[in-house]
Amino acid sequence: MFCNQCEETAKGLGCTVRGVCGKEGETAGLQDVLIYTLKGLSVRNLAAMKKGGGNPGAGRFVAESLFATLTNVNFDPARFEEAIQEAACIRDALPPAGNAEPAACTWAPASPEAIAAKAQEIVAARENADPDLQSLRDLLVYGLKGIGAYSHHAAVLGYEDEEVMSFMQEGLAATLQDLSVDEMVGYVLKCGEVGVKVLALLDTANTGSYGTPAITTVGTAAGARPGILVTGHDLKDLADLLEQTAGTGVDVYTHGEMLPAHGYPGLKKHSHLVGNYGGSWPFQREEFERFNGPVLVTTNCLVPPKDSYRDRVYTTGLVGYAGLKHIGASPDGKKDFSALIEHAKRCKPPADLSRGDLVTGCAHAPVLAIADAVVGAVKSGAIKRFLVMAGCDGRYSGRDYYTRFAKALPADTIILTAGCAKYRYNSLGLGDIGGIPRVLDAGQCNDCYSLVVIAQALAEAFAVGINDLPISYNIAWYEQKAVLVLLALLSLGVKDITLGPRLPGFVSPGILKVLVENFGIRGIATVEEDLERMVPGN
Ligand code: FS2
Ligand code: SF4
Repeated sequence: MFCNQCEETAKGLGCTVRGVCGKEGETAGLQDVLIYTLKGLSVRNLAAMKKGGGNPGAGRFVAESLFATLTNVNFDPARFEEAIQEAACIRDALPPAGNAEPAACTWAPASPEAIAAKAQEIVAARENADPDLQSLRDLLVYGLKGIGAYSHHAAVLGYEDEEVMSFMQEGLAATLQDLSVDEMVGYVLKCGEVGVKVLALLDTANTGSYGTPAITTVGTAAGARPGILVTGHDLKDLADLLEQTAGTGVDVYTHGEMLPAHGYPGLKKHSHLVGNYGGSWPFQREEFERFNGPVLVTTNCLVPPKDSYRDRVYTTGLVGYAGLKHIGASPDGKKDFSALIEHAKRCKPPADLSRGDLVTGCAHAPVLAIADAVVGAVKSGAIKRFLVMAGCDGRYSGRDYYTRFAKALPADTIILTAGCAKYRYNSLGLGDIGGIPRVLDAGQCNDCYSLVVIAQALAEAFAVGINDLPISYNIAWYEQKAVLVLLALLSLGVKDITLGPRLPGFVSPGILKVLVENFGIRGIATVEEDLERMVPGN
């Protein structure tokens, strides 16, 4: 196997035996073959679309498949074997794309041996490739995985965008062509542009479905009734579960990236959505154990479970792990959570892990509603600087850098955040500036879109460019949705982003040079050095 898609990749270079995440070599190979088959499917579908035909549902399948291969989503080899067969089936139903089709258009997953041989061939091919081109292909495919994830979330709420669906296929097809570095850079930047579009689409889907978020204080204490813990990012799963648990005597808690759900009127209206439990995904093995009740894993963020709580973990959607119970959807998209609810009733209430109150729901609408106060505070000098500290949390012990950085920030600074990185500092009690919380949590990783809208509004209010605002970017990454968010920021012209805790293993020295020279990207140093650079004279 070879996988280098996340921040925790072995030795910062690539996992070659078993993933640090727990992904086995067999699953990694199947994921590679699935992506390969999707590339062939994309070539054929794009050619057919040009002629006015094609399979309009293929984009949705591509999105789901890309999402399934994202870090910590699906560890189950059987699910990938099925997906490969389905991809080949969709591809083979499309007319050939011409006389010189790439092999990915015609290769057949005829047997497990053929699939295993293809997986080995894919790893060997990347070893022989030009490092800069391979790096750009990786960057593009990982960005596309982010698009796949976000477009899937929007699609389950009934929101789709044709350009987004077709770009996923264009990007995949591009990786089969013999393109120059400049041409590949063009695709990577386009990926960022489409990333902005899909983030906006998901923002519309979430607010259209559950209302405009409000700045909300969320408790973290455990209640006295049995509970269900919901983790991942899928608000629809949470909404459906809340409907089905109403009046059952079972409470619902959010974990990790589900915290922002408490800000949406359509979700917070349920009084049995009682609070947030635990921290971010890397700590789930201890937290799920202590929760005592069942856990619903709705999207990525699954860590291979311990035996002590394995029977209480339910996966749904694209999440998979051999041996765990899976709740699928009926053909009309409905999910029946009754087994999970009955399971909860047999369980003890959660052990208390309270960390005080948390504030969330600081999306673009509620923050822009107090824009006058924010602009006034900047003008009066009460707010000297904003620090965008969005992104991911992870297992790597060096991530305590973000806690130390947040603690060391002067009291006249505001942290703008989204994603699970915030768990490193959202319970530090950093207070407020004239009623404006010092940690403005816009929401999930996808809600980085809100941060962009807020920054653009500030730029307009002060009549300056986005890079001339008193904003510094100290972003933490882990998986491929964060790669897409980074590309989205670059496509909007944001410069001088500090990225940590380690730079991506898939970025070659040549491509890193491009990123440094054109965008001013750099890695973290010490808290003291970075603070001096980002908050000069603090
Ligand atoms: Fe946490 Fe990072 Fe949200 Fe993941 S913010 S690890 O990309 O999707 O989560
Ligand atoms: Fe390694 Fe990350 Fe890939 Fe898992 S997802 S195999 S940890 S690079």
